[in-house]
Amino acid sequence: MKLIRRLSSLWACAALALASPALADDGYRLWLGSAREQTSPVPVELSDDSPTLRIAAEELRRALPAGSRPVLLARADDPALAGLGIERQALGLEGYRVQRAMIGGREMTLVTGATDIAILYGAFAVLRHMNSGGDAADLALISVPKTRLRILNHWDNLDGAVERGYAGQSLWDWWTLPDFKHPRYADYARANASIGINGTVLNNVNAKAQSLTAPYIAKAAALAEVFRPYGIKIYLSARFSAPIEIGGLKTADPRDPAVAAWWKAKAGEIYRAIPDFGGFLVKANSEGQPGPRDYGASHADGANMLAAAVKPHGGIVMWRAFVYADTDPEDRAKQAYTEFKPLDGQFADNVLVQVKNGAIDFQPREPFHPLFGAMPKTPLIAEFQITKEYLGFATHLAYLGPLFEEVLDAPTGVRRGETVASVITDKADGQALSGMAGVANIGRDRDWSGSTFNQANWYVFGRLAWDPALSSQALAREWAAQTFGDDPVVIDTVVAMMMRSREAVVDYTGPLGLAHLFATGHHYGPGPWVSDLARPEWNPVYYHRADKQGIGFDRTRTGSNAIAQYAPSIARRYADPRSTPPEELLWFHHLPWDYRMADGKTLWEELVRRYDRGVAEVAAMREQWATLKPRIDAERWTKTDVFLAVQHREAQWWRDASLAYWRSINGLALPAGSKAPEHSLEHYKQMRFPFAPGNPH
Ligand code: BDP
Repeated sequence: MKLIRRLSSLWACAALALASPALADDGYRLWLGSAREQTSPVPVELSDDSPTLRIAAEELRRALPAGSRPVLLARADDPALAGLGIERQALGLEGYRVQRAMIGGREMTLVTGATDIAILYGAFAVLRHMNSGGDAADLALISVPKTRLRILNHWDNLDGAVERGYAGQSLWDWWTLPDFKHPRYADYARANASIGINGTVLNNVNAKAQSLTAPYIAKAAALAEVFRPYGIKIYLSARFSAPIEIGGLKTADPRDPAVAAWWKAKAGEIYRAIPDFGGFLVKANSEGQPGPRDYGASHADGANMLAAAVKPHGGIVMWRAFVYADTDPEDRAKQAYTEFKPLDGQFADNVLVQVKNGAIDFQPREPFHPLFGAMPKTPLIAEFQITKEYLGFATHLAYLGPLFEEVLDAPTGVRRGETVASVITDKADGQALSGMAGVANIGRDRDWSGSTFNQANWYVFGRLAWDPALSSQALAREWAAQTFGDDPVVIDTVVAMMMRSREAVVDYTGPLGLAHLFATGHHYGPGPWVSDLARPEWNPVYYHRADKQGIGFDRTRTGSNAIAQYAPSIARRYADPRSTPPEELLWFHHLPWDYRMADGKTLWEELVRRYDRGVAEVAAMREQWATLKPRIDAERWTKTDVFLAVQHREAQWWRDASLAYWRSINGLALPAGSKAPEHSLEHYKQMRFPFAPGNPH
């Protein structure tokens, strides 16, 4: 009886939601718009039949307004298209073209590409166009992805916890797989395909060997089957010591023929279950993970051995450059370059080296990683973090488009016109591999990413991976229109909030190039005072080096000389605090508290000004959001409103705790007009968060 009552009230809610969608939107549909109620859907014809084409057709039937021209989905080599002048070559395997065309005497909208997946991308481009204010009458779209690999990295554990995940448990229900394929798996694939993502690494880089055992291969195969029609390949993180842990070998030395043979057989087993398996992602000799260095072998030895195992099947290896060792007294920011640069040219041709956007670790701002441009003979894949480990978890609003764009647009200074984006995109010389990887922010939360605005980070990652030349502002508009509808006031306000949001986080967590000032382990909240952790580079004091006289990390010649890892033109700019952008100042320089900034303020005054600005920016975002209350459905509006209030409180906490700490070191008074921290430094130091989410266990 109770159940029936519960069900009927659920029905009532659902009916209400359908009748007035403005009242409730739980965010499940992401940016994909609500389906139109089609009484007479536009006819969509397929020149061939395949699961992928059927999906594409269904999407278009749902999206196109009644009365639109009929649509034809056809591969570019279809004889019916001869004479239309479609340049097949230029579209590659994944590029699409949408245009008006006379076919068989009828005027139609043609969606074409070399492959079914390309056509599906074309169909989603039509949806995007329609849902961001485009007109069905003048559909003329053409786009070719600039990278081959557009991959999400899930740091999901086999027990369902997500390392650095703030949107609930892992989407993958390993326990009920492979039997039960939750409908959500297809929705996940659909969302990814809609933004051009074509690969997903299912398990954490801190990998368990069990994910390579037969039962887990079968589970992964079940997911691969769901994802396949959407053009999404699956990859697995491989634990380097798996031959010992699940293979019964005594060693995992990559030069040992028995080890190589074990991996070859393992690859064969995986490919029998998943014929289009993408390959392996490896975190080796980093933060305690096993790797080839345990045996005196190099990263290239390790990567190439795995690469040989997947090569006969067309697989690849993404080998991470995120390495640093406590045995190495060198500046942590230098270690990846020091270790990997000499290996350039030594990797097999199906290996990519995966390089984080900056040399430390996904901070709210880091200068681009010096490996970009430094390994011309090795394909590099850039790794960004979509989940906001260091930008306020799920609750803070921080649109990452500007962060991604800043890194992608950075000139490397190595070759004329070369940028990070050009290093990681397809080359004219036909280098086979290129790509962008993003650490996913997706979990079992109903809205997938923990907040509506976090969905924008998933979105912008996919769109920039497809084409790094797109503008983060334009993508914010595109996302806002698809997510909130066509009210221009909503779109303008939302975009304005998004575009200021990341800088606000930089300001209240670590302005002027400060970094890694986070509390231990969970990284929730400030901990600039932490100095007692076993490894020096785990301590925030290692990064800010503040003392009575000054603050900042000297990475010039008088210090660690990390700047020498950049091309000379870039190194020259960073060598002098005067030519270093203020946003990166203390990343490269240790300066006295009374150092004069360009406008005459002291460094201390400027630092405080920026902390204050960060808090004020969050207050301003709250006000902007408040104006949208009558224009946005209550469910998404309220959650965002509450989250902004949390962010405001926590921005204030960051600012107060940080300033209390800096003052305890420099003894300086706060500039006039700047409020004293609410509590004592001791109070902030005592704060504990034992159950903060996302913390590895
Ligand atoms: C750090 C995370 C840690 C990851 C590591 C990585 O704190 O959980 O395992 O990056 O990228 O940012 O491997």
